Amino acid sequence: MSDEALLLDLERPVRPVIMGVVNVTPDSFSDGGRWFDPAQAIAHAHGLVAAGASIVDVGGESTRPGAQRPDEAEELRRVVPVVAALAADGLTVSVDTMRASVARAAVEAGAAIINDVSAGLADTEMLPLVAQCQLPYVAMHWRGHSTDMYGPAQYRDVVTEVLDELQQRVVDLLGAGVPPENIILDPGLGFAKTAEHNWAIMRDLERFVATGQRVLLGSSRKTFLGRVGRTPERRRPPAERDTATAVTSLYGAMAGCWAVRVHDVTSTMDAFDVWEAMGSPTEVADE
Ligand code: PMM
Repeated sequence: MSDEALLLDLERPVRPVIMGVVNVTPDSFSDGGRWFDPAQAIAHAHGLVAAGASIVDVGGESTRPGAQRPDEAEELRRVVPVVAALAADGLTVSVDTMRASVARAAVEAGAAIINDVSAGLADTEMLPLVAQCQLPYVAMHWRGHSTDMYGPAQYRDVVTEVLDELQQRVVDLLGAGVPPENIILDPGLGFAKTAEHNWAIMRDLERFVATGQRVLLGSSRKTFLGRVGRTPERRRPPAERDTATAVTSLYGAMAGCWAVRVHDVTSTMDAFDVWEAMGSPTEVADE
């Protein structure tokens, strides 16, 4: 292959996978209980896939700052029927949970991915379960439950510390018997991080990609996107943060992230379509 052909190949965009969010909760910050009813959640998930999501992420616990946890029985009641119905319909489902018991029940109901915002730190049973299931596992950077979201947001060098703490999760996962290819890392925007911390991570996403692990980026509708460019009186409410989310998700794509987790799939698909068209001039010229 000539140098020129190699360069063109490297420039060709690799679209990240889009993970669509299905919150089966009464109290999520981003969509405020709209999909709490199982039938609504199931219909919403199908809509996300029709819009271009390849994975739907079903969660029954809100992690908004200050949120109280549902008990285990309530989380199971919220999540398992929705996972079972979507898996039966042939969708690729991930389960967003910190509880090994919920992850196990969701996998038995057909979930293909475990998304754990605590990367195993909230439940000692999680890592053995992940090793046993042999499924992809999203390990997000986390420093404690959302009841105290910003107390642990103390860093000297946020990017280096988040990377180091994620590398320790990788060591523990490998030690538990999880194969490296099943580990997906997530910097955990907003979790024990201020807006400034989030922007520092966004600027340095390539360092996360350079770990060699697949990286998932979850910027969707987060508070820092409501603040940017706005005075405190004019902050964007969560439902008006999808354009900003499409921009940060595109930035994640350009940095080499494997997946982005979003509430509104259409706006992020539009951003990826534009990027892909710019990387494939012949396809644009053909139209
Ligand atoms: N953010 C939320 C929930 N789950 N999972 C991953 N892997 N990464 C995230 O950034 C993330 C997550 C925040 O709540 P939401 O469901 O309302 O977006």
